[in-house]
Parts: sequence; structure tokens; C-alpha cells
Amino acid sequence: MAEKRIIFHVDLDAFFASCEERENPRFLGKPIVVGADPKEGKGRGVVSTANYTARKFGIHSAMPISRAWRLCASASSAGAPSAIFLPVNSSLYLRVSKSVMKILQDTAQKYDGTFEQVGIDEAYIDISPVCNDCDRNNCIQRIEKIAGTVKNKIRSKEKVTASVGVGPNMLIAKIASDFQKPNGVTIVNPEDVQAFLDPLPVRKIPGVGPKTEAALKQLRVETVLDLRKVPQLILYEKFGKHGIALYESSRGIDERPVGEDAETKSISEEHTFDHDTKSAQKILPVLFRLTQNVLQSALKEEFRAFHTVTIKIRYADFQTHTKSQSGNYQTKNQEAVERLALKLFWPFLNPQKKIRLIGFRVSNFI
Ligand code: TTP
Ligand code: MG
Repeated sequence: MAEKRIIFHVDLDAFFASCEERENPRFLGKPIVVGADPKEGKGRGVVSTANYTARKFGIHSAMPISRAWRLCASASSAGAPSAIFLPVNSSLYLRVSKSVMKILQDTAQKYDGTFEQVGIDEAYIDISPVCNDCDRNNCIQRIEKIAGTVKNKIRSKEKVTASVGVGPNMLIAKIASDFQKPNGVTIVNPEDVQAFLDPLPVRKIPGVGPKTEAALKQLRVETVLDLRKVPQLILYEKFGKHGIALYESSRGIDERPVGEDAETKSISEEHTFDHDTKSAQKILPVLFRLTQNVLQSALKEEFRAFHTVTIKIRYADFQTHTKSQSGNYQTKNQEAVERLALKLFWPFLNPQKKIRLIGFRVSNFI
């Protein structure tokens, strides 16, 4: 591994909503919420994303759509423009994603670097070789220029904006891309890593969710600087292996190489029922539809086979379960995958318990 690496993390801004905006110029300047049908405030699904105008009302991904509806209603009665609620249009987003990823892949190739897509709208590129032959000052200028060029290419070809983070490893690049969203560029030099991290809330470290955040708060840890003061042993005792990762992240340590990584990728879809149900007649058609959609998305991304299938069930009382099976599955062999989905789902069917949500995921692509 090169001693000094230059890693970019590129993440599109309010991705699903930005795709909708570019398709419909009349949406310009309006709050947009993409997700489940709000049903005039009675919808039961969640928000996939909201554009930055709608985020000002407090709306964010994974929020119940009914709550988003109410927030928009009160904003609009206080004089804000009324919000536009749209369903998820996966094929549009996949098309845009594919084209953006091609731009990033070509950029990596141009500088003899590597590329790794990690989600529908984000990817890393390692372009360390670019600065093999430049001195420090013009090095930073070159990086700024490349970041600007990447953003311009994405904007002119696909009419969406991206935020770019640059750092000496994937961790720093990822935190940096989020630092000045939307449409930002944040470059963190290796010598500035600690000063950049220290004031951030621990939640900014990828992998720190609400539970870890709350557990850290009990240790009086709120910022990365606080986290850095906790001995490794204590973090290990409290969080196990994740504690070691926290210890390293708080010091900006991350040695993962950037590379094509089909193994960590997954494609999934979920459905929240309008009414909780235990009827197989109602659930199975939905399960098969989810299976079809996921397989179609996998085919579009040219994944011809995969190793793992997972079913997720949430009961009416919010108890959530997953069940996986691994093997060698062909993306085109829909019938075999449906049979497997059915087999995994069947034990969850319980005459005493109604189901609220069902999900289907394939991962470990070959
Ligand atoms: P993100 O990159 O997390 O979010 P974003 O692009 O909408 O906004 P940001 O500017 O903060 O990057 O996710 C990319 C897309 O994935 C997002 O547009 C919609 C989808 N998504 C969901 O469907 N559900 C979720 O809970 C999240 C987080 C994202
Ligand atoms: Mg994004």
C-alpha cells in the first residue's frame, strides 16, 4: 500500500429527489419527498429521501411518511410552498447511478487508480498515483482540480450534484464528503486529520448509529476528541470488536484498500403493508413482487449470480427477524429464487402474529 494515499469519496446529493427534479423542471425550488404513498397522512411506509428544501422542515430518510406529511402540512400553513410527494422510481435512479459510476470509474482509470462502488449513489476512488511526481503545493491544486472536474462531469452529463470528500483513507474521505453537503468539496490533508475529526460528534463516524451513540454518551463521550480519551480496553469491554474499530476511527486510522468489492454489495427492497396481516394470500404476492424487482435490479447492474438470499419480517409489534441462506444462485433463475424466498419466509407465518413489513435482499454477488 502506498504510504500516502489520495482517496476520493463521492456521494450524490439527495439522490432520488435530485433525479426527480431533473426530470421535472417544474419541481424546481419546491420541497420534494420520495418514498411511500403518504395517503393524506395515513400512509404507513417511510421516506426514502427528501430534497434539501424539504429537509428544512425536519424531514429525513427512514422517517414515517405520515410524519413527513404532517411536517409539510404545517410548513405549508406557515407559508412555505406545498411539498410534492413522489413514489420511488428505481429504474430511473439505477440509470443515473450507472452513468455516474462510469464517470468515476473512468476517472480512476485515467489516474491509474482503483474504484469501488458502495451504494447506489456513492463510490470511492483511490487516485494515489496522481501525485507521485508533484510537490506538496501543486499536489493540493491538482486534487482540487480533479474534484471540480468530477463534479462538473456529473452535473453536465446527469444534471445532479455530488459532494466530494478527499482524504488519506476511506474513513476520512467518507466523513469529508458529508462535511459540506450539498454540492461541496472537502479536502483533508494527512496532517490535518486529527484536527478535522476531533470536534465532530461521534455520530459522524460511519457505523456509529443511535445505539452506539447512546452507549457512548453514558461514558460521557460526545465528540471524537472525547472518544480518543477512552482507553482501548474499555472500548473493547463495552463494544467488543466494534470498540477496536471505534478506537482506530477516532484516530483517523483506516487501512482498507479501495477495490471492486462485489462481496459487500447488496440489493434489497421492502414493503410495509397498509394493514398488518397474517394472510399468506396477501403476503406471498408481495414477496414475489419484491423478489422480481430485486432480481431485475441485479440484472440491470449486470450481476449474473450471487451467494446469499435474506428475508426480513417485521411483526405488528415491531419485532424484526431476518433469515438467510447461502448457495450459488443465478439472477436469471427467478423461479428458483422465489422458491427459496418462500422456504425462508414460511416459518415466519404465524396464526398468532400479524406482519407489518416484509423485505427481500440478495448479496455476495459473484
Ligand atoms: P444517501 O446518500 O444516504 O442520501 P441522499 O443521497 O438522499 O442525501 P445526501 O445528500 O445526504 O447524500 O442515500 C442515497 C439514496 O438511497 C437516497 O436518495 C434514497 C435511498 N435511501 C433510502 O431509500 N432509504 C434510506 O434510509 C436512505 C438513507 C437512503
Ligand atoms: Mg447521497
